[in-house]
Amino acid sequence: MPRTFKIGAAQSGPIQLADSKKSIVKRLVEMMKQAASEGCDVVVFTELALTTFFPRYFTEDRAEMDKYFETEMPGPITQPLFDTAREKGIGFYLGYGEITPEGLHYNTAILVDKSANIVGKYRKVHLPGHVEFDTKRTHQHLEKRYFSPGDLGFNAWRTMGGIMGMAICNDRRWPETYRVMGLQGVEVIMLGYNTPSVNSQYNSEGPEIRKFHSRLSMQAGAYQNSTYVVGVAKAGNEDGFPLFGDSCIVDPNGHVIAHATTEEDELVVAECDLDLCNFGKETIFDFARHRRIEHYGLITEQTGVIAPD
Ligand code: CDT
Repeated sequence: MPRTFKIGAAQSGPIQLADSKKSIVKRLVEMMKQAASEGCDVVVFTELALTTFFPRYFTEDRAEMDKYFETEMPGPITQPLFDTAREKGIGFYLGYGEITPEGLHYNTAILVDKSANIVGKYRKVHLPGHVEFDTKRTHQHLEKRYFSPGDLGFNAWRTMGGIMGMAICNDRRWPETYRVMGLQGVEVIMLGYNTPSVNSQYNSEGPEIRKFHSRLSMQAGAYQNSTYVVGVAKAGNEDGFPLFGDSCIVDPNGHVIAHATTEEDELVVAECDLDLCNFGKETIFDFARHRRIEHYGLITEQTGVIAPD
């Protein structure tokens, strides 16, 4: 008997600065309803799903950015997502900007089960970009200005019939992200992203190679940890700043089994058998038998490169 788990990857089309959060939640609810009508167990939304990708804008007074963050979850504006999830019996992953009661800012994702309970929270660990305005870049990427690095680590949760993990955007490029969850037996890693179509520091690096790197990272992470990976984009032209789409669902063999074809709101669905994760976990990637941790110390002892003399 396969352990069937149907996943909906709900790519968002562009969100403009002028768009209200209420109108965005309406779009997300529509996709959640569609996913439920197609029999999905879970629907995965993107990183910072409630706003435009605001870290591209510089402001001296960072408090001006607080309007892009949530102080409570659910709050009055996001409540319809929770109501719909409960009514339709579908779980969801949602990325958003979080302000804590202590006033800390995080790039956060939550995992919500089919009864609309928040069962997991993740705060983005690998924050890309820079702190100050950078005149050399064609566009800014100020995540290091507006967010603190996540303090919750990479966890996995047993819920909805499987072992679920979360990551956010740039995390998908780091093998450590997948391995820490792999060591907890993860079977589905959900991650949302906002990736500019052009490299701000190297303009000839356009969407094709950037999509290739995105897939390469997720396919490798899936295969090397024998897990499904669901990568969900915010896509399209946000006030003149293009983001690539290419949302996809990758199986534990590293194959892309479903992918988006537009840069609009688009639901991509795949019926997954979580038992497909078992073979890799019990053979070539049976960590308990094959890992040699006595040789991996540098990974946690050292951050940057120290080349030999
Ligand atoms: N949102 C996010 O993490 N985007 C990055 C782009 C980094 S460019 C400075 C990504 O890895 O896709």
